[in-house]
Amino acid sequence: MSYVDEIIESVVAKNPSEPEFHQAVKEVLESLRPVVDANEEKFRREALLERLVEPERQLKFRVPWVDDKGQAHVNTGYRVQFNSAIGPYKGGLRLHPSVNLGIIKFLGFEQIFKNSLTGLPIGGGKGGSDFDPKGKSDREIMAFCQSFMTELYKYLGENTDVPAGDIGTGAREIGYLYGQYKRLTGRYEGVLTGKGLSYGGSLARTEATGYGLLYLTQEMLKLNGIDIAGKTAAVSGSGNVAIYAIEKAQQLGVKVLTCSDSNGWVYDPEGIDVAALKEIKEVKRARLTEYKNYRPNSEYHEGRGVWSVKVDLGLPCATQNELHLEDAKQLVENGCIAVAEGANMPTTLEATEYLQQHGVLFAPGKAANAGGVATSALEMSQNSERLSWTFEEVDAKLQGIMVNICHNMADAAERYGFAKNYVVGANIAGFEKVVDAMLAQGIV
Ligand code: NDP
Ligand code: 2IT
Repeated sequence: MSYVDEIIESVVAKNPSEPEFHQAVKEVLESLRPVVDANEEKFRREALLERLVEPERQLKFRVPWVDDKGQAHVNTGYRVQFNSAIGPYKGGLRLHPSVNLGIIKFLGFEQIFKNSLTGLPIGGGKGGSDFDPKGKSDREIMAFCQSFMTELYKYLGENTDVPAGDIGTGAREIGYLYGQYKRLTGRYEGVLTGKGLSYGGSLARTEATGYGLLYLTQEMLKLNGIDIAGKTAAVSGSGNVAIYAIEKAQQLGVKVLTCSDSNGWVYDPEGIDVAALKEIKEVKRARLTEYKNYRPNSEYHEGRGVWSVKVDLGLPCATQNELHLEDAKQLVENGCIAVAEGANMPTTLEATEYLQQHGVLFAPGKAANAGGVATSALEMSQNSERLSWTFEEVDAKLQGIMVNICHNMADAAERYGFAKNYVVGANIAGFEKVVDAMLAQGIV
């Protein structure tokens, strides 16, 4: 059996109840075959793949908190410190009832290669909790965040592990987490990113993931001789990534026809109104059913459906496994030319294959959504030098990073004889730096 197959088999056997982690490992290792085959003897002797798929450390802890009525609750907290070969652990905290160890591990594993692709010195990690922020008061959110940090702070540090936002964790949560970290340690340091601008946050971090997604999509199309201006797009989700993806898409002349949340989706034939979306989601924290009040010509539908709309570009920005084989078929039938992942692993393996086989340009999340973590690393740099850069400075750096990632993934794919297969290209380009560092640092 090949080394890659052996490792995939052992990951499934060792972690039987973690399907999302299996999926992420399969996607990455399958595309590393050419590199692994060329170095099999050396990698085997150093147990390189065994070390790559085993987190350096995984923490699981109790998070007790009290609601506004005096009722106590207990959630489970996680932090997976996956790989520190090229820098301190870096990755977001997800707060969603679906969170379990396997989901945090898949996200942490992806993060290793994503962070490497940015070209910046950050290792891979991820964390979160099965806490559901929906419908909670600010005081309840604060109680949860303080309790979560009261355990997690022991394992963090500006040079050790630097968490950030993800689903359910935005500026409000980062503020409460930061306050508690500072209170417990007495240290004012860049231990979290996505901070508010008044206490060490970076301009353009809020926008970075969505903007970066569009910068990469624009460059990928350009490499294939296509101009992004004048195209139509379907976006899923209506959170941080989706909102700023829509905003940048419109600035580049793309008409975005859809967005969604976990209850339903919106079709707006005139193009999504970003100001309305921001007010509904960022200010009121309300549901998308409200959108019709702002835009009477739009439609609201219960359930799933954004991928049924005829568009040139598909931009999944909600969550994992939200774009299925049937959706891929529909997109192809409607003449879609490119799919770029704003979310982490939103496209199933079968759907990805189908899109690639039918000539749809496909940018995987670890490349396409790397602008968020890249700008987090820029926030860390600013914290270290105790300076703040202008929006234009950060945005220009972000743009440069996304263009670089696009070229690196395209070049790596071509180098190994898989031209235009950006899944293979991104995985290999991300892997090369991490492996080099792991080999140099010995068996640790
Ligand atoms: P938000 O919490 O701001 O928004 C998430 C959006 O996705 C909401 O519209 C939410 O709907 C929807 N959603 C979440 N879970 C589900 C689900 N199980 N089924 C259907 N819809 C769902 O998160 P972000 O925008 O920050 O994150 C979105 C994706 O992007 C995630 O995959 C995240 O890992 C990834 N990402 C985020 C980065 C960042 O900087 N924030 C960076 C890189 C990737 P509802 O409100 O109804 O729950
Ligand atoms: O998935 C991701 O890259 C993020 N949620 C952002 C991580 C970060 O550290 O900014």
